[in-house]
Amino acid sequence: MKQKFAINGMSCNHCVATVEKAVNELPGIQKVKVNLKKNEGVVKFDEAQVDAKQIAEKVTAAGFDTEVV
Ligand SMILES: [Cu+2]
Repeated sequence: MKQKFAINGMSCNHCVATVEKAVNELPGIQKVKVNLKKNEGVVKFDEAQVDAKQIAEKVTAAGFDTEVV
C-alpha cells in the first residue's frame, strides 16, 4: 500500500537522505519519496511486513516529528 506522512524538522537534503535511509532499513519497503519543500514523505510498502505506525516510529527515531496523513 501507499501511505503519506507529514514530516517536520527537515531543513536540507541531508535530512531527506537521513529519513529515506532510515525508512529503507525496515522490511517490506518498496519505495520512499521524501519531499523537502512539502514536508512530506510517501512510502510504498508491503503491509504484510510493515505498517504505517512502524514507519512513523522509524522516522521519529531518526530525529523528525512525523504523523500519518
Ligand atoms: Cu538537513
